Amino acid sequence: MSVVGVDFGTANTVIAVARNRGVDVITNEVSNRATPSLVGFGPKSRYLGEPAKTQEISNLKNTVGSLKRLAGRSLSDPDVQIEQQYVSAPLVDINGQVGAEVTYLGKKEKYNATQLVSMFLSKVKATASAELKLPVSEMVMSVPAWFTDIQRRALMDAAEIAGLKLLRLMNDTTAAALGYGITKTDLPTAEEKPRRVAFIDIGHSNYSCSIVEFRKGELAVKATAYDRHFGGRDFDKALVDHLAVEFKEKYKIDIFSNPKAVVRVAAAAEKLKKILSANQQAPINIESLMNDVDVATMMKREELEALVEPLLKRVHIPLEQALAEAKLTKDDIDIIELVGGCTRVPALKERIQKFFGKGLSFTLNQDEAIARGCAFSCAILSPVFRVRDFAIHDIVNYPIEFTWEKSPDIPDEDTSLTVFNRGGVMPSTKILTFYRKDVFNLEAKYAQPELLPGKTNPWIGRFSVKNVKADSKDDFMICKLKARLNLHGILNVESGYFVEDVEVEEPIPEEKEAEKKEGDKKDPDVCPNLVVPLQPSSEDEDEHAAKRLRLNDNLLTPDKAMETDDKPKTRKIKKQVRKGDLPIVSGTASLEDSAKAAAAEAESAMNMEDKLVADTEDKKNELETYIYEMRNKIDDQYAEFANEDEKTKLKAKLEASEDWLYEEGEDTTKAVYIAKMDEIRAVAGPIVQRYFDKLESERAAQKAIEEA
Ligand code: ATP
Ligand code: K
Ligand code: MG
Repeated sequence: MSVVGVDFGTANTVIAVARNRGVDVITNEVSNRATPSLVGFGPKSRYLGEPAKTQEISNLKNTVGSLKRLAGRSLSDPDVQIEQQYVSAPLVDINGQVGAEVTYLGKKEKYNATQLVSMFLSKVKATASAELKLPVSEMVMSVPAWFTDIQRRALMDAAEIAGLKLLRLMNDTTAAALGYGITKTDLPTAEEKPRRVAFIDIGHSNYSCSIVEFRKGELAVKATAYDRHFGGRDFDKALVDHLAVEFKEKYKIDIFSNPKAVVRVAAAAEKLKKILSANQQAPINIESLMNDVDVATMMKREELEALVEPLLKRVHIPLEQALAEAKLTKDDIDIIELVGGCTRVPALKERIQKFFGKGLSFTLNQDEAIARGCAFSCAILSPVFRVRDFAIHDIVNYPIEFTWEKSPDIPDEDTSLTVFNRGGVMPSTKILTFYRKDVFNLEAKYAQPELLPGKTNPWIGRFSVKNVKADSKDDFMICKLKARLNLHGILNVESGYFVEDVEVEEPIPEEKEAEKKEGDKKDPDVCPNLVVPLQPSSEDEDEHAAKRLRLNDNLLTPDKAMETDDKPKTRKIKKQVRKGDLPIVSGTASLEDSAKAAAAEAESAMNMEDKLVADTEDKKNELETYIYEMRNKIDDQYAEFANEDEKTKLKAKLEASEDWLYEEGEDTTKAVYIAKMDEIRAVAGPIVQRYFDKLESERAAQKAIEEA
């Protein structure tokens, strides 16, 4: 079992694993600690991660980025239109979901965003497996806090298609907060004032701020605010737009008429931006950008800052929102931790520092903090790992309401209820109570569509409650439904059951701890049927559990009481007793199992194909190397072990094989390369054997001397 955390970024993906009693970020096949979040398609195989980046410029039409921002979105969404500016392959509609059209294996193909993400995740899986030398099947992955139910479901599906189980989809800034808190030994106790930290993540495409309270062994997110369109790529774009104008004047070229030129300028702009984070000015040079024109110019940091001023003007907004929602002021914040590549920009640091009026902290590794937090979360959730207990209370960002058809038997019933409120704790379970005589349906949707990204459909799911009927006295069935906003931030109605009111005699509880804790808080749901408005209601499952617990405590009291031989005072109360299950049929934005299975099969076929192509390439390289090696050795260390005739024969064979490699052997199968290698070996074999025999006899002679 492996413990893996993945920061799936718009630009870069970072993988962390738990090992050697700690968490390490691992390197990929070219020894980079971050992998480009890109997939590309070629005539023979796919290019996933690094090779997609290497091929990008020559394969623009078949390279797809912005993967996570496409998942769960539709082509018509204005947000997706923005993404098209950053994705070089054409985006298309595939049954309501956005996807890309590419040429793969010589054919036009369309893949939806979920599939594209699953392709990339299968690469992540392979990278982690190769490093750990273990099959990897589980991980925790990060997402922006603003991701909605449908986006989260798309990522869960994508992971499953890639053969990965996500133990948790964790909000980016929450992951950073976990990585921060779990290593601290000096957090305040439960009675003390919590430590309040603002985590600010500015990446390639988005910016989030979470206000988090830490106490020993736990963190609670108090608020998260974000700007969904604010990140390094906006800086790059401002630079590209500026340079395009400059190059037009200076060199009379229009880079926007040439997609390759745009991508090359964008890459140079990103480099320039990074240099300007540490230097006051920097040059930019691109050879033969287009029409054989070389371009060169200089840029000052203050010029870049002027270009992105519209962006800089927005820096304070998420910070203000987060504080307001946490009901805190700047002065309440003890520490401001910055993560994400873009927080290296001096102008951003200045604005954030000025806003809070205090110094900033960079105690976390800016590029790796989120992946590390995810790996810690994975370790906590993994049954085979022991980690310091750390409770994570995240927060509901979008309120969720349930709606249902009015019961024909209850004319003045409400038909909607907001069950998960903004700012409430996530994950959480609510028990919904319905009084019904027949099967019924309910729907869940986001209660405030204006909070959602782009034009997201607020609909979350439809849930049909089966086996509901009136009892023998034509009374309502009391239906209880478990609605859960789970660890991933995904909503489900997980189960249903029905209860009956039974009258039981129970001892009158003495004023006990449990009562004191609840204080004066009267819970309207204790016996909803006594009030008989028959309104559907919801309650926290935790409270429910607490009540059950109390019930059990009470059941134990008579025993104790008997020992004292003192008959306890009792009272008759109505209790709800669970009588049976109610099956729920759910319809959500998740893929059907059959569709997932088909996609998984397709993914594994493509994976096999990629492997075969890679193996074939390896065999070809091996053959090529072998030919060169033999050619050198036959006139060198093997020279004395072959007669002239043998030498001539082998050299002829090598030459013929080399010619073959550049002609019909240029592009053939793995088996043919292996056969070719065997052919040469058949000729070279006896010579090589004599060489080794000689070495062996020398070694034996040497040993005999030593032993004598
Ligand atoms: P997101 O979180 O938005 O999905 P991401 O996680 O892929 O994206 P990061 O890896 O945190 O993003 O940051 C990448 C961005 O940071 C890029 O735009 C990159 O150019 C920028 N960046 C990295 N180093 C520097 C630097 N020294 N100066 C300025 N910007 C930088
Ligand atoms: K990242
Ligand atoms: Mg990021």
